[in-house]
Amino acid sequence: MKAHEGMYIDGGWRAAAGPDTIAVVDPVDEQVIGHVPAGTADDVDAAVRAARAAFPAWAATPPAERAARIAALRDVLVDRKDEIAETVTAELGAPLKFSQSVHAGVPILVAGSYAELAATYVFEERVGNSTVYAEPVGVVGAITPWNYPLHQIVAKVAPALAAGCTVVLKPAEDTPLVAQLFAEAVHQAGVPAGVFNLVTGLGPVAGQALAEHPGVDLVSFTGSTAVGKKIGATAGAAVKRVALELGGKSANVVLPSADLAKAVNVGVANVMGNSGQTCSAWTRMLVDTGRYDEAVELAAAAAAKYADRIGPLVNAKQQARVRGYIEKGVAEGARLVAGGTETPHEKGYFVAPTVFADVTPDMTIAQEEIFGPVVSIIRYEDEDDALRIANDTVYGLAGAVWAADDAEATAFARRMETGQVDINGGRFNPLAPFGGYKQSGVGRELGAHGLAEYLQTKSLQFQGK
Ligand code: TXE
Repeated sequence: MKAHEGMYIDGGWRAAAGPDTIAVVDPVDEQVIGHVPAGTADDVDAAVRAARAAFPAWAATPPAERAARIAALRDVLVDRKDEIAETVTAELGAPLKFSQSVHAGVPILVAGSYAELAATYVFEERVGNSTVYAEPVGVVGAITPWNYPLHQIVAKVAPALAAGCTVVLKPAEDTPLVAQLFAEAVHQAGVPAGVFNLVTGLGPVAGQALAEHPGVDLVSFTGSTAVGKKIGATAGAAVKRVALELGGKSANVVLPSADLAKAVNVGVANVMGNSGQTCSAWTRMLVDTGRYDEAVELAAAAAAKYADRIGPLVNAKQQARVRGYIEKGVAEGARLVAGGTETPHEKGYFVAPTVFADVTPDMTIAQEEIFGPVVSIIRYEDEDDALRIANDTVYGLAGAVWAADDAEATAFARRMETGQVDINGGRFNPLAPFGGYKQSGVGRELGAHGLAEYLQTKSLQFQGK
């Protein structure tokens, strides 16, 4: 795989400050496919300086011109779609078809939506005797995870550029190659030097240096709750803006009136996609006592179909972590009806599609984010019981409700403590805000709400009307 030896800073590829590199590994066969530089605080500092220097001119660039650059970026992502899909498949292990449709396809939709929003957003408004301006926050430090490597980047960089901010990106160390490809795309799109900068490196080194850098005005982080809390505390101490998109433990609530087979099959598919490495995955399936046994049978059969279709997890650490949760589920008395800790693969970080029945809300597998292909089926007595269970975690990122009609599902969804709910299956909307209630995070991504994260408000008061 193609890999750059340097950092993309101030419009070009520069030598890294230190000699260390990070090996990129294909999770399917465990082979090293490339090396990228391991950035240090010096690289981060150079990138932040470039972003600061570029900020005044980019902030003053008319929104229509910023929109044109984002539209050009979207077009490059379209042109290089196959290359993007192949790169994500190589470093994340996702099946190529999934990489094409989701890992390469979704960022194109998101970039397209911000090209439009940059052109149409109201950055200036008259309110009585005042004019209210939405101004860019400044330099953004973006720290992204590996699970949807390009989507997570575009969901931060596109709205930041639309707002008039400049960016330093520190992508996940497991998936830096698609981040380098993205930097090439930004360059091809004619985004001015310094507006976007890339520093590859380890979280506790380059990531932490970026989060703590006094030249960064806003830190936008997606990743684990543990690191998110730390970044939130650092930003709070510096009175710095912060956006956090963290873990989830979303409920898939199958109401008694729902089409059970559809709800269960789509529900299992939702968790198996990307091998369960999705923060919004519907990992807890809630089914009424009357149809519980039927749901368990359907789910076990649905999971079995994924046995030879599912990709591996991203690395050995995640594989061990997910297997640890499976062992814990068994130890705490849940009933394994599909999958488990064994896989037929001799190499690679695979985990079998796994379904647990007889899960109770207090079990570890019903409370903690597993981040693997594991569904926990929980029974409920009535709707109030279902709501209590659905809301009984520290998280509140996403969820699903199934019922005979959308109105019934909507009434239930309105009572859920969560940021996004799919009604009777739903469908991805790049304009719909995404983000967490409770410990799933602070702030929203996507759409106009996602753009607003990168803006601050100024009002001028006039004497006249
Ligand atoms: O995350 P980390 P990991 C959850 C999921 C998963 C768990 C661990 O449950 O099992 O987190 O994954 C950077 N200062 N999610 O260990 O470490 C790191 O380099 C600054 C949910 O991979 O949080 C990477 O770029 N940055 C999630 C990013 O943080 C630091 C997606 C995420 O890595 C840092 C991924 C530090 N001290 C994992 N330490 C979601 N919400 O979608 C690490 N990083």
